[in-house]
Amino acid sequence: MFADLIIINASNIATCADNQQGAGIIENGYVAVKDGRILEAAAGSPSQNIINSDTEVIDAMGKTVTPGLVDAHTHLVHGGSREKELPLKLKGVPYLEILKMGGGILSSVKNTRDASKEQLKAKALKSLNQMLVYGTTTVEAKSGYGLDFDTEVKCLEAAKELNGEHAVDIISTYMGAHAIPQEFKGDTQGYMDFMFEKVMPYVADNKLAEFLDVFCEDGVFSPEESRTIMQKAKALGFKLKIHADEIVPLQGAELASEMGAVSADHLLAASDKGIEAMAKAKVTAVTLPGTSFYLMLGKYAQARKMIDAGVRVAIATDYNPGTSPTESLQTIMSFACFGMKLTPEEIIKGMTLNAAYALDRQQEVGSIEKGKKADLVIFDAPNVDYIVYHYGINHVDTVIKNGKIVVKNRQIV
Ligand code: IZC
Ligand code: ZN
Repeated sequence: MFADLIIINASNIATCADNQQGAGIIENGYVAVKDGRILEAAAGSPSQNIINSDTEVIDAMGKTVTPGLVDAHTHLVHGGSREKELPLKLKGVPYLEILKMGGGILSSVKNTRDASKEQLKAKALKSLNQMLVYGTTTVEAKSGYGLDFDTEVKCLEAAKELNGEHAVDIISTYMGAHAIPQEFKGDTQGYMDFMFEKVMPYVADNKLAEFLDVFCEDGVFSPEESRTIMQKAKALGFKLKIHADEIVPLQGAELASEMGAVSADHLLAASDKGIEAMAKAKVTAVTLPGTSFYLMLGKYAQARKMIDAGVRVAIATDYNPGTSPTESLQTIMSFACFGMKLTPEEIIKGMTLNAAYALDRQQEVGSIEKGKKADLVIFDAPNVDYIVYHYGINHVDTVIKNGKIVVKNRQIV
Protein backbone atom coordinates (compact mmCIF):
# COMPACT_ATOMS: atom_id res chain seq x y z
CA MET A 1 0.00 0.00 0.00
CA PHE A 2 1.38 3.42 -0.98
CA ALA A 3 1.07 6.39 1.33
CA ASP A 4 -0.62 9.57 0.08
CA LEU A 5 1.67 11.73 2.18
CA ILE A 6 4.79 11.13 4.27
CA ILE A 7 6.50 13.49 6.68
CA ILE A 8 10.17 12.46 6.83
CA ASN A 9 13.23 13.42 8.91
CA ALA A 10 11.15 14.83 11.79
CA SER A 11 13.48 15.66 14.59
CA ASN A 12 10.78 14.80 17.16
CA ILE A 13 7.38 13.15 16.79
CA ALA A 14 5.12 13.45 19.83
CA THR A 15 2.82 10.48 19.24
CA CYS A 16 0.86 11.10 22.47
CA ALA A 17 -0.11 7.42 22.39
CA ASP A 18 -2.06 6.34 25.45
CA ASN A 19 0.26 3.55 26.52
CA GLN A 20 3.42 5.66 26.25
CA GLN A 21 5.26 7.61 28.92
CA GLY A 22 5.02 11.38 28.58
CA ALA A 23 4.19 12.43 25.04
CA GLY A 24 5.53 9.19 23.50
CA ILE A 25 8.36 10.92 21.69
CA ILE A 26 9.98 9.31 18.63
CA GLU A 27 13.29 10.89 17.63
CA ASN A 28 14.24 11.26 13.95
CA GLY A 29 11.29 9.57 12.38
CA TYR A 30 8.49 9.70 9.87
CA VAL A 31 4.70 9.71 9.74
CA ALA A 32 2.87 8.15 6.80
CA VAL A 33 -0.73 8.97 5.86
CA LYS A 34 -3.22 7.07 3.70
CA ASP A 35 -6.86 7.95 2.94
CA GLY A 36 -6.93 10.66 5.59
CA ARG A 37 -5.73 8.28 8.32
CA ILE A 38 -2.40 7.54 9.98
CA LEU A 39 -0.75 4.60 8.23
CA GLU A 40 2.37 4.38 10.40
CA ALA A 41 4.79 6.41 12.48
CA ALA A 42 8.23 5.19 13.45
CA ALA A 43 11.88 6.12 13.91
CA GLY A 44 14.20 6.12 10.92
CA SER A 45 13.14 6.29 7.26
CA PRO A 46 10.03 4.80 5.67
CA SER A 47 10.37 1.66 3.59
CA GLN A 48 10.42 2.33 -0.17
CA ASN A 49 7.45 -0.09 -0.35
CA ILE A 50 5.05 2.61 0.83
CA ILE A 51 6.32 5.40 -1.47
CA ASN A 52 5.51 5.84 -5.14
CA SER A 53 5.52 8.80 -7.53
CA ASP A 54 2.13 9.99 -6.21
CA THR A 55 3.26 10.16 -2.59
CA GLU A 56 3.70 13.71 -1.35
CA VAL A 57 6.84 13.95 0.78
CA ILE A 58 7.38 16.70 3.36
CA ASP A 59 10.85 17.10 4.81
CA ALA A 60 10.54 18.04 8.50
CA MET A 61 14.26 18.23 9.25
CA GLY A 62 14.74 20.13 12.51
CA LYS A 63 10.98 20.21 13.15
CA THR A 64 8.52 18.57 15.54
CA VAL A 65 5.34 16.73 14.59
CA THR A 66 2.40 16.48 17.00
CA PRO A 67 -1.21 15.37 16.65
CA GLY A 68 -3.53 18.21 15.63
CA LEU A 69 -4.28 20.17 18.79
CA VAL A 70 -7.69 19.63 20.37
CA ASP A 71 -9.27 22.60 22.15
CA ALA A 72 -11.74 20.94 24.51
CA HIS A 73 -13.38 24.05 25.98
CA THR A 74 -14.40 27.16 24.05
CA HIS A 75 -17.34 29.53 23.85
CA LEU A 76 -16.74 29.92 20.11
CA VAL A 77 -20.00 31.50 18.93
CA HIS A 78 -20.85 34.88 20.46
CA GLY A 79 -21.46 38.48 19.51
CA GLY A 80 -19.35 41.45 20.51
CA SER A 81 -16.42 41.74 22.88
CA ARG A 82 -15.82 43.01 26.42
CA GLU A 83 -12.70 45.17 26.30
CA LYS A 84 -14.78 48.01 27.79
CA GLU A 85 -14.81 46.04 31.08
CA LEU A 86 -11.01 46.26 31.38
CA PRO A 87 -11.03 49.42 33.56
CA LEU A 88 -13.50 47.74 35.97
CA LYS A 89 -11.30 44.65 36.10
CA LEU A 90 -8.22 46.76 36.74
CA LYS A 91 -10.01 48.56 39.56
CA GLY A 92 -10.45 45.15 41.12
CA VAL A 93 -14.21 44.71 40.59
CA PRO A 94 -14.65 40.90 40.77
CA TYR A 95 -15.94 38.92 37.80
CA LEU A 96 -19.07 37.72 39.60
CA GLU A 97 -19.77 41.32 40.71
CA ILE A 98 -19.68 42.56 37.08
CA LEU A 99 -22.11 39.76 36.19
CA LYS A 100 -24.46 40.76 39.05
CA MET A 101 -24.48 44.31 37.66
CA GLY A 102 -25.82 42.92 34.36
CA GLY A 103 -22.42 43.03 32.65
CA GLY A 104 -20.08 40.14 31.92
CA ILE A 105 -21.87 37.20 30.34
CA LEU A 106 -25.12 39.19 30.20
CA SER A 107 -23.53 41.93 28.09
CA SER A 108 -22.33 39.25 25.65
CA VAL A 109 -25.88 37.84 25.68
CA LYS A 110 -27.21 41.19 24.50
CA ASN A 111 -24.64 41.38 21.70
CA THR A 112 -25.36 37.80 20.67
CA ARG A 113 -29.12 38.32 20.59
CA ASP A 114 -28.61 41.42 18.45
CA ALA A 115 -26.47 39.61 15.87
CA SER A 116 -27.77 37.65 12.89
CA LYS A 117 -26.70 34.06 12.33
CA GLU A 118 -24.56 35.23 9.40
CA GLN A 119 -22.83 37.82 11.58
CA LEU A 120 -22.15 35.24 14.28
CA LYS A 121 -20.82 32.82 11.70
CA ALA A 122 -18.52 35.44 10.18
CA LYS A 123 -17.04 36.23 13.59
CA ALA A 124 -16.65 32.57 14.57
CA LEU A 125 -15.09 31.84 11.18
CA LYS A 126 -12.33 34.35 11.92
CA SER A 127 -11.68 32.55 15.19
CA LEU A 128 -11.63 29.15 13.52
CA ASN A 129 -9.06 30.44 11.05
CA GLN A 130 -6.91 31.71 13.90
CA MET A 131 -7.23 28.39 15.69
CA LEU A 132 -6.22 26.44 12.61
CA VAL A 133 -3.19 28.63 11.95
CA TYR A 134 -2.12 28.05 15.57
CA GLY A 135 -2.47 24.27 15.21
CA THR A 136 -5.98 23.46 16.48
CA THR A 137 -7.83 20.90 14.34
CA THR A 138 -10.70 19.95 16.67
CA VAL A 139 -12.63 22.32 18.88
CA GLU A 140 -15.50 22.12 21.32
CA ALA A 141 -18.01 24.99 21.01
CA LYS A 142 -20.55 25.93 23.67
CA SER A 143 -23.72 27.92 23.24
CA GLY A 144 -24.82 29.98 26.23
CA TYR A 145 -24.86 33.59 25.04
CA GLY A 146 -28.41 33.42 23.78
CA LEU A 147 -30.24 31.81 26.69
CA ASP A 148 -33.59 32.33 24.93
CA PHE A 149 -34.79 29.66 22.50
CA ASP A 150 -34.17 31.48 19.21
CA THR A 151 -30.69 32.69 20.04
CA GLU A 152 -29.47 29.40 21.51
CA VAL A 153 -30.71 27.59 18.41
CA LYS A 154 -29.19 30.28 16.17
CA CYS A 155 -25.77 29.81 17.81
CA LEU A 156 -25.90 26.00 17.72
CA GLU A 157 -26.98 26.06 14.06
CA ALA A 158 -24.12 28.46 13.31
CA ALA A 159 -21.65 26.01 14.87
CA LYS A 160 -23.18 23.06 13.03
CA GLU A 161 -22.99 24.86 9.68
CA LEU A 162 -19.41 25.95 10.32
CA ASN A 163 -18.50 22.36 11.13
CA GLY A 164 -19.56 21.43 7.61
CA GLU A 165 -17.81 24.40 6.01
CA HIS A 166 -14.50 24.65 7.86
CA ALA A 167 -11.49 22.33 8.17
CA VAL A 168 -11.62 22.44 11.97
CA ASP A 169 -14.00 19.83 13.43
CA ILE A 170 -16.52 21.37 15.83
CA ILE A 171 -18.17 19.43 18.66
CA SER A 172 -21.16 21.28 20.07
CA THR A 173 -22.30 21.74 23.64
CA TYR A 174 -25.59 23.27 24.75
CA MET A 175 -24.94 25.65 27.63
CA GLY A 176 -28.23 27.38 28.30
CA ALA A 177 -27.25 26.99 31.95
CA HIS A 178 -24.53 29.64 31.58
CA ALA A 179 -26.41 32.47 33.31
CA ILE A 180 -29.93 33.38 34.31
CA PRO A 181 -31.27 35.77 31.64
CA GLN A 182 -32.70 39.14 32.67
CA GLU A 183 -36.23 38.02 31.72
CA PHE A 184 -36.01 35.30 34.42
CA LYS A 185 -34.14 37.40 37.01
CA GLY A 186 -35.02 36.06 40.47
CA ASP A 187 -36.74 33.02 38.98
CA THR A 188 -34.03 30.45 38.38
CA GLN A 189 -36.57 27.62 38.62
CA GLY A 190 -38.67 29.27 35.92
CA TYR A 191 -35.65 29.49 33.65
CA MET A 192 -34.78 25.85 34.33
CA ASP A 193 -38.33 24.75 33.51
CA PHE A 194 -38.10 26.72 30.27
CA MET A 195 -34.88 24.91 29.35
CA PHE A 196 -36.35 21.52 30.28
CA GLU A 197 -39.61 22.02 28.39
CA LYS A 198 -38.66 24.18 25.41
CA VAL A 199 -34.96 24.14 24.63
CA MET A 200 -33.34 20.87 25.67
CA PRO A 201 -35.81 18.54 23.89
CA TYR A 202 -35.47 20.59 20.68
CA VAL A 203 -31.68 20.63 20.83
CA ALA A 204 -31.61 16.87 21.47
CA ASP A 205 -34.18 15.99 18.78
CA ASN A 206 -32.40 18.10 16.17
CA LYS A 207 -28.94 16.85 17.16
CA LEU A 208 -27.70 20.39 17.67
CA ALA A 209 -25.42 19.44 20.56
CA GLU A 210 -23.77 16.29 21.84
CA PHE A 211 -22.89 17.66 25.29
CA LEU A 212 -24.62 19.77 27.91
CA ASP A 213 -22.66 22.04 30.24
CA VAL A 214 -23.69 23.90 33.42
CA PHE A 215 -22.03 26.89 35.11
CA CYS A 216 -22.18 25.66 38.71
CA GLU A 217 -21.11 28.78 40.59
CA ASP A 218 -22.05 31.10 43.40
CA GLY A 219 -24.89 33.34 42.13
CA VAL A 220 -25.34 31.29 38.96
CA PHE A 221 -26.53 27.65 39.28
CA SER A 222 -26.22 26.03 42.70
CA PRO A 223 -24.95 22.45 43.01
CA GLU A 224 -28.54 21.25 43.58
CA GLU A 225 -29.81 23.12 40.52
CA SER A 226 -26.83 21.88 38.50
CA ARG A 227 -27.58 18.28 39.52
CA THR A 228 -31.20 18.62 38.40
CA ILE A 229 -30.15 20.10 35.05
CA MET A 230 -27.61 17.33 34.51
CA GLN A 231 -30.17 14.64 35.38
CA LYS A 232 -32.63 16.04 32.83
CA ALA A 233 -29.85 16.26 30.25
CA LYS A 234 -28.77 12.69 30.82
CA ALA A 235 -32.32 11.47 30.35
CA LEU A 236 -32.38 13.23 26.95
CA GLY A 237 -29.14 11.55 25.89
CA PHE A 238 -26.70 14.44 26.35
CA LYS A 239 -23.16 13.70 27.53
CA LEU A 240 -22.21 15.93 30.43
CA LYS A 241 -19.72 18.67 31.17
CA ILE A 242 -19.64 21.10 34.06
CA HIS A 243 -17.95 24.42 34.88
CA ALA A 244 -16.91 23.23 38.32
CA ASP A 245 -15.20 25.00 41.21
CA GLU A 246 -14.01 27.86 38.99
CA ILE A 247 -14.15 30.61 41.60
CA VAL A 248 -16.02 29.47 44.73
CA PRO A 249 -15.54 25.86 46.01
CA LEU A 250 -18.95 24.19 45.64
CA GLN A 251 -17.94 20.52 45.34
CA GLY A 252 -18.40 20.67 41.59
CA ALA A 253 -15.74 17.99 41.08
CA GLU A 254 -17.72 15.65 43.35
CA LEU A 255 -20.91 16.43 41.43
CA ALA A 256 -19.22 15.72 38.08
CA SER A 257 -18.09 12.35 39.42
CA GLU A 258 -21.49 11.49 40.86
CA MET A 259 -23.18 12.32 37.53
CA GLY A 260 -20.64 10.49 35.37
CA ALA A 261 -19.67 13.64 33.48
CA VAL A 262 -17.19 13.20 30.63
CA SER A 263 -15.29 16.24 31.91
CA ALA A 264 -15.21 18.74 34.74
CA ASP A 265 -13.70 22.05 33.75
CA HIS A 266 -11.82 24.86 35.58
CA LEU A 267 -11.41 23.17 39.02
CA LEU A 268 -9.29 25.94 40.62
CA ALA A 269 -11.14 25.46 43.86
CA ALA A 270 -11.62 21.68 43.62
CA SER A 271 -11.23 19.82 46.92
CA ASP A 272 -8.88 16.87 47.47
CA LYS A 273 -11.94 14.66 47.87
CA GLY A 274 -13.29 15.95 44.56
CA ILE A 275 -10.00 15.16 42.84
CA GLU A 276 -10.07 11.61 44.24
CA ALA A 277 -13.67 11.19 43.13
CA MET A 278 -12.75 12.31 39.59
CA ALA A 279 -9.93 9.76 39.41
CA LYS A 280 -12.30 6.99 40.49
CA ALA A 281 -15.11 8.02 38.13
CA LYS A 282 -12.65 8.62 35.25
CA VAL A 283 -13.82 12.21 34.74
CA THR A 284 -11.31 14.13 32.63
CA ALA A 285 -10.17 17.41 34.19
CA VAL A 286 -10.13 20.28 31.70
CA THR A 287 -7.85 22.94 33.14
CA LEU A 288 -8.03 26.49 31.78
CA PRO A 289 -4.94 28.32 32.99
CA GLY A 290 -5.49 31.25 30.62
CA THR A 291 -8.60 32.07 32.63
CA SER A 292 -6.68 32.07 35.93
CA PHE A 293 -4.27 34.54 34.39
CA TYR A 294 -6.96 36.71 32.85
CA LEU A 295 -9.10 36.85 36.01
CA MET A 296 -5.93 37.69 37.97
CA LEU A 297 -6.90 35.03 40.48
CA GLY A 298 -3.34 34.48 41.65
CA LYS A 299 -3.87 30.73 41.59
CA TYR A 300 -4.17 27.88 39.16
CA ALA A 301 -5.88 24.49 39.13
CA GLN A 302 -3.81 21.92 40.99
CA ALA A 303 -2.93 19.98 37.87
CA ARG A 304 0.07 18.24 39.44
CA LYS A 305 -2.01 16.96 42.32
CA MET A 306 -4.63 15.73 39.84
CA ILE A 307 -2.07 13.88 37.72
CA ASP A 308 -0.56 12.29 40.84
CA ALA A 309 -4.06 11.22 41.92
CA GLY A 310 -4.57 9.48 38.55
CA VAL A 311 -6.84 12.07 36.91
CA ARG A 312 -6.47 12.60 33.17
CA VAL A 313 -5.66 16.30 32.75
CA ALA A 314 -6.53 18.22 29.59
CA ILE A 315 -5.71 21.88 28.93
CA ALA A 316 -7.89 24.20 26.84
CA THR A 317 -8.18 27.88 25.92
CA ASP A 318 -11.68 28.61 27.32
CA TYR A 319 -11.82 31.02 24.36
CA ASN A 320 -14.60 33.48 25.30
CA PRO A 321 -15.14 37.25 25.26
CA GLY A 322 -14.85 37.75 29.02
CA THR A 323 -12.28 35.62 30.77
CA SER A 324 -10.05 34.24 28.02
CA PRO A 325 -10.16 36.09 24.73
CA THR A 326 -7.58 34.01 22.87
CA GLU A 327 -7.83 31.26 20.26
CA SER A 328 -4.19 30.24 20.69
CA LEU A 329 -3.45 27.02 22.52
CA GLN A 330 0.23 27.93 22.18
CA THR A 331 -0.38 30.98 24.39
CA ILE A 332 -2.10 28.72 26.92
CA MET A 333 0.98 26.46 26.94
CA SER A 334 2.90 29.22 28.75
CA PHE A 335 0.31 29.43 31.54
CA ALA A 336 0.13 25.64 31.82
CA CYS A 337 3.89 25.52 32.23
CA PHE A 338 4.65 28.55 34.41
CA GLY A 339 1.29 28.68 36.21
CA MET A 340 0.44 24.99 36.72
CA LYS A 341 4.08 23.77 36.57
CA LEU A 342 3.35 21.08 33.99
CA THR A 343 6.14 19.77 31.76
CA PRO A 344 6.03 20.42 28.01
CA GLU A 345 5.26 16.74 27.37
CA GLU A 346 2.35 16.83 29.83
CA ILE A 347 1.12 19.99 28.16
CA ILE A 348 1.20 18.54 24.64
CA LYS A 349 -0.61 15.42 25.82
CA GLY A 350 -3.11 17.64 27.66
CA MET A 351 -3.89 19.45 24.41
CA THR A 352 -4.13 16.31 22.27
CA LEU A 353 -5.04 12.87 23.65
CA ASN A 354 -6.36 14.03 27.02
CA ALA A 355 -8.38 16.74 25.32
CA ALA A 356 -9.79 14.11 22.95
CA TYR A 357 -10.89 12.15 26.04
CA ALA A 358 -12.65 15.28 27.32
CA LEU A 359 -14.71 15.21 24.09
CA ASP A 360 -15.16 11.44 23.90
CA ARG A 361 -13.10 11.43 20.69
CA GLN A 362 -10.14 9.40 21.97
CA GLN A 363 -10.79 6.69 19.36
CA GLU A 364 -10.59 9.18 16.50
CA VAL A 365 -8.08 11.94 17.26
CA GLY A 366 -5.49 13.07 19.79
CA SER A 367 -2.59 10.75 19.01
CA ILE A 368 -0.41 9.64 16.11
CA GLU A 369 -1.38 5.99 15.93
CA LYS A 370 -2.34 3.73 13.04
CA GLY A 371 -5.96 4.22 11.99
CA LYS A 372 -6.55 7.55 13.70
CA LYS A 373 -7.44 10.65 11.72
CA ALA A 374 -4.39 12.17 10.03
CA ASP A 375 -4.67 15.48 11.88
CA LEU A 376 -1.08 16.64 12.31
CA VAL A 377 0.90 19.77 13.11
CA ILE A 378 4.49 20.37 12.06
CA PHE A 379 6.05 22.92 14.40
CA ASP A 380 9.14 24.84 13.37
CA ALA A 381 10.82 23.80 16.62
CA PRO A 382 13.38 21.05 17.23
CA ASN A 383 11.48 19.49 20.13
CA VAL A 384 8.36 19.78 22.23
CA ASP A 385 10.15 21.63 25.04
CA TYR A 386 11.16 24.37 22.63
CA ILE A 387 7.54 25.10 21.62
CA VAL A 388 6.64 25.85 25.24
CA TYR A 389 9.92 27.53 26.14
CA HIS A 390 9.97 30.09 23.31
CA TYR A 391 6.70 31.73 24.17
CA GLY A 392 4.35 34.31 22.69
CA ILE A 393 4.81 33.46 19.02
CA ASN A 394 3.32 30.98 16.57
CA HIS A 395 5.64 28.03 15.89
CA VAL A 396 3.29 26.30 13.44
CA ASP A 397 4.79 25.56 10.06
CA THR A 398 2.23 23.17 8.53
CA VAL A 399 -1.17 21.82 9.57
CA ILE A 400 -2.63 18.66 8.06
CA LYS A 401 -6.34 17.88 8.51
CA ASN A 402 -7.76 14.51 7.44
CA GLY A 403 -4.52 13.91 5.53
CA LYS A 404 -4.70 17.19 3.56
CA ILE A 405 -2.42 20.20 3.98
CA VAL A 406 -4.59 23.08 5.23
CA VAL A 407 -1.89 25.44 6.56
CA LYS A 408 1.51 25.93 4.94
CA ASN A 409 4.14 28.44 6.09
CA ARG A 410 1.63 29.69 8.69
CA GLN A 411 -0.89 30.55 5.95
CA ILE A 412 -4.22 28.86 5.29
CA VAL A 413 -4.10 27.21 1.86
O1 IZC B 1 -18.32 35.14 29.06
O2 IZC B 1 -17.54 35.29 31.06
N1 IZC B 1 -16.76 31.61 33.12
N2 IZC B 1 -18.30 31.60 31.61
C1 IZC B 1 -17.99 31.01 32.85
C2 IZC B 1 -17.42 32.42 31.21
C3 IZC B 1 -16.41 32.44 32.16
C4 IZC B 1 -17.46 33.17 29.94
C5 IZC B 1 -17.80 34.61 30.05
ZN1 ZN C 1 -16.06 28.20 29.94
